[in-house]
Amino acid sequence: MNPSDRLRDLCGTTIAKLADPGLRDRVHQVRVRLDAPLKIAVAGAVSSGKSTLVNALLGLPVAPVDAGECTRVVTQYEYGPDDGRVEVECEDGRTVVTRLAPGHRLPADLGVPIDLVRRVRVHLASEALRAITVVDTPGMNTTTVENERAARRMLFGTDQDDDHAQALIYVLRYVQAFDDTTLAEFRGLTEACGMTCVNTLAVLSQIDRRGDEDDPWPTARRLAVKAYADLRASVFDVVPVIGLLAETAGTGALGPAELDGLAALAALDAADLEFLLLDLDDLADSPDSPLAPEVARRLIRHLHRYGLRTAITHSAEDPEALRQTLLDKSGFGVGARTGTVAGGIAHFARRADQLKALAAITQLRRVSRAPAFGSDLAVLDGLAAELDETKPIAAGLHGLRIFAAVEAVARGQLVLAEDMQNELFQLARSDDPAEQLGVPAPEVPEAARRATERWRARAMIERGRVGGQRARDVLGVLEDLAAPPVLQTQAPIFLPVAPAPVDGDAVRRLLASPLVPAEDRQALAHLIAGADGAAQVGIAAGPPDVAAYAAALSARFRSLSHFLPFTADRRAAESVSDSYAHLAVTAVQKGSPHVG
Ligand SMILES: Nc1nc2c(ncn2[C@@H]2O[C@H](COP(=O)(O)OP(=O)(O)OP(=O)(O)O)[C@@H](O)[C@H]2O)c(=O)[nH]1
Ligand SMILES: [Mg+2]
Repeated sequence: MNPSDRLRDLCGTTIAKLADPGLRDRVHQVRVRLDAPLKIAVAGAVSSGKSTLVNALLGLPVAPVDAGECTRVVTQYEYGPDDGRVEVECEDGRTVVTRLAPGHRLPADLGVPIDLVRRVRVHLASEALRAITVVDTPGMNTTTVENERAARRMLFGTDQDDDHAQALIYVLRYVQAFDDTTLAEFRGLTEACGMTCVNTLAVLSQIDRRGDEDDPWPTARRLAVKAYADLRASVFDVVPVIGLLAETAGTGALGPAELDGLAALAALDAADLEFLLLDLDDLADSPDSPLAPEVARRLIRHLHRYGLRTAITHSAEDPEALRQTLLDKSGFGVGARTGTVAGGIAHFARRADQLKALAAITQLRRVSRAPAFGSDLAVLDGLAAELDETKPIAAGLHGLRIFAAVEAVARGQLVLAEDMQNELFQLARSDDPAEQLGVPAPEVPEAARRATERWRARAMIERGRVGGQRARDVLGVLEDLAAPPVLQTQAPIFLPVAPAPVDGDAVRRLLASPLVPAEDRQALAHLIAGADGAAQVGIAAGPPDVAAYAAALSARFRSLSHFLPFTADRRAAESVSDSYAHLAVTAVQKGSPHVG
């Protein structure tokens, strides 16, 4: 059973035993959130580009951009079949229902004075929101962050811990380097809101704004690397982006008039064009401009200078090609490409169950410390005991082991020499074993084996302390990587189990998909190469173990099939799940005394 299922059970049994309705409701809410999409908050300084990025993510121009000083309310975009329904939650507990304005825009007037609004919830029937809920937050005046409650209210519209986002995208204005105050404030904020390096992505926004280079990307990439070095204990990655171009491409913001305007600019003499672009105001106001002022303003608003140049030089007459070019140049990324915003979202999506389980554990621990009376005291003690680090629920969050170690380094609980620190951060940054270890794929087992020696020594030295536990967690991950990909079938001490039929195309399809986690890809490699049932599940054991492993893997690919976005991938995962199910049945029959 995985940690999420165990947590659901634990919530169920705890609710059944609790007498206090208030406590029962809190536990119930924890269970509800385990089944809801992963909630990601987008936060950062005033005008850093948060709402622009949210629109790019949603593919809709729904979040108000440039709405004066800041967008002052917390706005949550969540999946709902009643597309465009807006629920305005007020401070006094009332909820006022309204709808999005035409073109999927949040209305300027919510029907409630803004000071009385606690949070706005927007329902969208968008596929992107089936897996995640996105929260756009007001620009942060960092000095208010000192107060934990203020920070939480700012981020989530409520200071109740139970309503937390489970992941954070932090938008940072593009700067050369971070001073100590910025860093300290950033860490203070993430800690106050229960965020760690597992669930925080930093985004360097508006990288086109420097304006002193024709192509801002080389510098931006360099600065992202530098920023990651500053922030790596608090974030899993720092990615640069031109949110404006991602928004423009994603929301289809350029209409026929703007496309005509671009063509008119492209027809200009190169020197004249360069002169017009020097000061963007000229584009709208100068008598030399070939554009109507309102078209010029829309082009500036949606593309700005670098985007305009790009659109003029790269666009043929084809609007779809232009959209694609803008998306490419935005650096937003597609699929799971690491180092991009899209890659960061994919990182969250792959770990959604684990991140939600982690948040649920934190919330339940808090519930277990709540004031209680009578029999509830013992129930809460029992709850706390189940959540102990050594019990299966917390211990089962394997995918997060590396991140727990990074956390320990950040807190000074695990002290590492520079080279081992780098090794750890590299392990955290990717989930492709070759990238994690920085060697070509065939050398992974050997590199991992060498690393285990260092980590085993560290675990021994720190034995009995938190740091030792975390070093052992890393060791466990490295040992998994060091295990040879396919176990040689050894002396026939086990009853062999016949191999299950496997659809090779399905396996290859999933192996090629970046959305399939590394450990599942390893399982697939066993499945396709294994000469018998045991090798197909990657173990050397008899029928009962093969049956158990095969059943677990069948369930795992079944659940993966629900999450994959492409139909063909989903079918492939189902086919793989069927192969494992077949194997489980064969192995059970083999193990039964009545057969063969
Ligand atoms: N050139 C450029 N401008 C951008 C980019 N992203 C956002 N902007 C502009 O920056 C301004 C602020 O963007 P918003 O998305 O409203 O920023 P925000 O962080 O939501 O602002 P508040 O909610 O007011 O704190 C707008 O004029 C955007 O068009 C970008 O990548 N490049
Ligand atoms: Mg905003």
